[in-house]
Amino acid sequence: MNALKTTLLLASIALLTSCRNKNNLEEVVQIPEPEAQETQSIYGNPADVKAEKGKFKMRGLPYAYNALEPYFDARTMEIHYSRHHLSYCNNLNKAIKGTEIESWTLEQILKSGDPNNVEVRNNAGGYYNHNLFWETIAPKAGGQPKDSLAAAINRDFGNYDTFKNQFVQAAGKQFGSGWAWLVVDKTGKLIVGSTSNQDNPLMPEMPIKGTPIMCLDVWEHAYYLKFQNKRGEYISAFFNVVNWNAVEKKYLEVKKNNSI
Ligand code: MN3
Repeated sequence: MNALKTTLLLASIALLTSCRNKNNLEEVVQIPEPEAQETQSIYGNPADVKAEKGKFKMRGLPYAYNALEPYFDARTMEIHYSRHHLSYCNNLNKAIKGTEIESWTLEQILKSGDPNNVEVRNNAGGYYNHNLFWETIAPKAGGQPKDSLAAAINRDFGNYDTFKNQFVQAAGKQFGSGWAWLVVDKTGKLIVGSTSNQDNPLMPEMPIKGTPIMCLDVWEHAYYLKFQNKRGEYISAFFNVVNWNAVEKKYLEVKKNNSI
């Protein structure tokens, strides 16, 4: 019995020692966060998305695909940027290659391109609209506009809530695919409206005309994975990621460029 007790005691000491050693080892070795790795491998890096050879490039995103969680989900952001937006960019490059408009700026193509050329119209619109969209949303954003943009909104809509209601209505009532817009018209006034498909307020004969400073993509590809048919909830979520500083910067640029 004494021999058995001694054996058990020795075995216990050995086990304790091995546990302690293991604990010590874990304290020393830095084990990488599995979640961080997983995010990287699943969603990738927007900077790795490159257009095929052509005039227009993918500009990257100033944040990670998952940076707008919980409002815009990472999976939708990744598909939206790396597949939908990339297609518009590649197809625009193909549509203008070797034509007289290849040397035009994007704005010139939108303003003066042939509206009956659907390849150019849809893909130039798709490329421009998404660039503006990514630029005017951000993590840790939302809230309300400030300074000169707030003053212009109050001047042209009466107050922020009236502006927001009009924008929400425009986004909600756009039938089928399209975009809601806040634009500066040729007199310098801010107006809200919507366009179909990838049309853009710089194009001729649009229901809303002017220079866009903020937009919301209401194609189902922008929200269906997270929100399904609930476009209203997606529109509400958008107001948590609007980058008002970027929108104001756009507003001041338009004012300066158009001397209005
Ligand atoms: Mn889209």
